[in-house]
Amino acid sequence: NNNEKIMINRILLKIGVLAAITMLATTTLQAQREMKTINDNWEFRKPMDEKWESVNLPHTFNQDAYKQRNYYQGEGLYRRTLVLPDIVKGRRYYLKVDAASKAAAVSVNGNKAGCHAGGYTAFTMDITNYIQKENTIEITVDNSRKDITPISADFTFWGGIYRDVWLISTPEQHFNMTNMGSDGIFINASITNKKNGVLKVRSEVSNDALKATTLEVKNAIYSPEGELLQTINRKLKLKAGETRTVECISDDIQNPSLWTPETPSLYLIKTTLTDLKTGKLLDEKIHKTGFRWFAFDGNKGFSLNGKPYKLRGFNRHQDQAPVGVALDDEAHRRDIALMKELGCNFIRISHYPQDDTVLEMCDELGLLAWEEIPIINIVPDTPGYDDNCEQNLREMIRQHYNHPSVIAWGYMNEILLTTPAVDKPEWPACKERTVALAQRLETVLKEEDPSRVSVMAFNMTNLYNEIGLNLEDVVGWNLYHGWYVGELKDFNAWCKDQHRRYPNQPIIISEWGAGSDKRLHTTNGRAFDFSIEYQQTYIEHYLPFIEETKWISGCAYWNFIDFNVAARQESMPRVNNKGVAYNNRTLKDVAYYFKALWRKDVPILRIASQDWDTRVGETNKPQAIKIYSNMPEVELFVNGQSVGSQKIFNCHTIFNVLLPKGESTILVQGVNNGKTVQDAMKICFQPFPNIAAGDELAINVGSNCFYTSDISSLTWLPDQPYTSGNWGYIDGEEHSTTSEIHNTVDGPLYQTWREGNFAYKIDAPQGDYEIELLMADVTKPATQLANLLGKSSGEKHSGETYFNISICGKQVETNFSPVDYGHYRTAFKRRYIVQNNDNCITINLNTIKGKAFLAGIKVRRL
Ligand code: GCB
Ligand code: CA
Repeated sequence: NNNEKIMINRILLKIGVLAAITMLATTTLQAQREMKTINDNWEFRKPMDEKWESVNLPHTFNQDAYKQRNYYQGEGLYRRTLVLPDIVKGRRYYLKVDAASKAAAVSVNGNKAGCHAGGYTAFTMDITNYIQKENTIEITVDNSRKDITPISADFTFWGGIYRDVWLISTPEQHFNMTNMGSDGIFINASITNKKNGVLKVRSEVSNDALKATTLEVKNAIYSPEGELLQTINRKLKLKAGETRTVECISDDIQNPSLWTPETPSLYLIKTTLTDLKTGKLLDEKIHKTGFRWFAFDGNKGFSLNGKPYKLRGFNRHQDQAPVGVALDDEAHRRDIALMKELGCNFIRISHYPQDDTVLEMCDELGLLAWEEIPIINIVPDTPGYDDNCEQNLREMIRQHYNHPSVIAWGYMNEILLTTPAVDKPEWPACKERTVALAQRLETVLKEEDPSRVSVMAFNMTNLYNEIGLNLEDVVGWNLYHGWYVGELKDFNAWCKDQHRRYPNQPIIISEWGAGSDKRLHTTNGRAFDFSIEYQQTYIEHYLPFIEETKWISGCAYWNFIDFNVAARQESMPRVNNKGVAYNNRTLKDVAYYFKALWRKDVPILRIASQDWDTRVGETNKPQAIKIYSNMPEVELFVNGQSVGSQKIFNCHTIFNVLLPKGESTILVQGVNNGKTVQDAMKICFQPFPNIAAGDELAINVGSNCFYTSDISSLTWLPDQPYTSGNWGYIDGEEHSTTSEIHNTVDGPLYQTWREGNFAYKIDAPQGDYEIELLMADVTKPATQLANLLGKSSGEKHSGETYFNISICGKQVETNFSPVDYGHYRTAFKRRYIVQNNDNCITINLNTIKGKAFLAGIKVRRL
């Protein structure tokens, strides 16, 4: 991880240098616009709270999303005093809020200054007419509004003012401040005849004075090296109160350096506004742009600047514990730098517009971007909703229009996920309004920006094509075969079938992913076991197919990070754990698989068992140690001894090695261009517990996984059938649930179990024992998110369950139910002291009503 940090720091340093050059190159005159953040000294309360609490922005009031499913959705009140000792008459004053979720109402000294509906885009309000020397600014936000998109999704709708708030002042003449949160300047960089660059700059100029003024707009164009190339000037006369668009077109820029992820060459444009009479500089804005062209093709995939190019990236949610979405800019930048480090050239900014600095970083580092507005799962029949969607779309496009990294705008994600079934009477109306909204947004998108493509993300049904929702330029498929449905190979089949049926439709794999939990490990992974290893298997299956299939434009893995979803349950309640990085941005081992596949410029070598550093197993049985690498061959050493070399296929190999008891040093080595590359780690190996010697035996009943508790570090072993001389089950059936288990931090142990009439036999010497039984009654499963698709079915309410338990022939529970007190889905464990008189501990479960069940067993000799 140190290496990553150094790399990222280097990248950030480079940007710093670039910014410094930029500043030098730009200005000798003091710009007349003044801009500063006012993030400090706010107060916050909820309507029902009496006291105000002191807060800084960015801020969210939904820390509760880390603790409970039903987080607070409602109003949040913010206020602040703003002292303006030297208000200059004739200047204009604005508040710019980079994001307030979902709706905001702003007042200044009790006067309504304006409202905004949308939690992910910026807005600017002219407050000139309300200000005085000492001001009270009040902003009321509301994250519960049902007429504002999104209304249903697999992420938390964090409430608050969670991005920067700015105070901006300008002279009476300035670039338009009230065009949907944009800065009133729109730049197109195009290439003519695949050779010369042309810049078009549209500036909206406003005259807020009471008389007409003659002005000049100047655009100074600088090369990536900081050399002034051209200046394009236009004069204009504005009437009092007028705002007008001025278009400047550059002369040809001969053979410009093209912007690519590998060479993100940025041209700088300084746009200034001067008073023609006095020569006074009034306003100034700086933008960076890049020359590139691209195309999506149904048969050839994506191409950049005329060359085939595979889009390689992740989806990115923005939250990070414990601050939720209230991240400082540098945290956003860190994410983009980390993605670049992993070899990404693409990002899907999911599922909503993100901080401007994200796009800035994509421009600087070279990540092509798809950004989208959050219309998810279903289009509701709510008055005002469609208009709000359109406004969201226009705002996103105008605010991020100038970023050369952006290639695609998206406006719907899995919009048929929770719609009524096609045979239901509600379907036709739902279908109609969904298609109508899509058509409307497609038109708006093209009207706003014909230079980018439109995209939509579909879930696993062909219904989208059948009802005409494939009206956008590029189809994104969110495919989870081998996770939510079917098997891994069904993914390949789905893609091929789509391509066969719609050969001219450009497609991109906009989502694919599997969850993983560092506490769970297995040698035979399967969907929904949440093991680290199954997530690796899943990714190792999908990614080569995407890479090798030329008509697939590329992909965005779901997700870059483990992110918060208050309503999600599974192995880590309130976390969607499909990330390649943990929520704190530590990379999971599998991130190095992406890196090995995507980066050919540096040697990658990683022991992919860092997340599984304590092993329990049979002495003399080899342990699997996985290596991720982009080198052809690697050699492994255990405690300084070579165990041989292996060839790398699909960027990985597995060494099966014997480990002595205790800690071992594992070192892997490869040679790249004559240079030796190494990675090392320590693995602690414990032989299976020896009950006779007093070791604790812990069995993860009903599971294929080792489970290591974060608290005790005890490892619970995967279940097995009984064989003589060992331990295991006789009869019963294995089951699992994704329902959250209450009153425990070891949820996964309780989420797998055996049920029916069954027994466990544990061969062990005679003597006194402590036996602990774990269980949770999940016969009443919790309501699940729509995103879990079919995964919550099969868990029906089976009514009450009563059973007897006997251990070593003695009945320890009679006509018993762990939910006697109505505690469904609650961890239950009870310890019994028993006497084993026949060299075998037998645990019998006999059903009286329903089905007896058991989720875990712990055995300790006294
Ligand atoms: C999806 C959704 C995304 C979810 C993801 C999942 O298809 O687009 O918002 O988080 O699946 O993990 O279920
Ligand atoms: Ca279990």
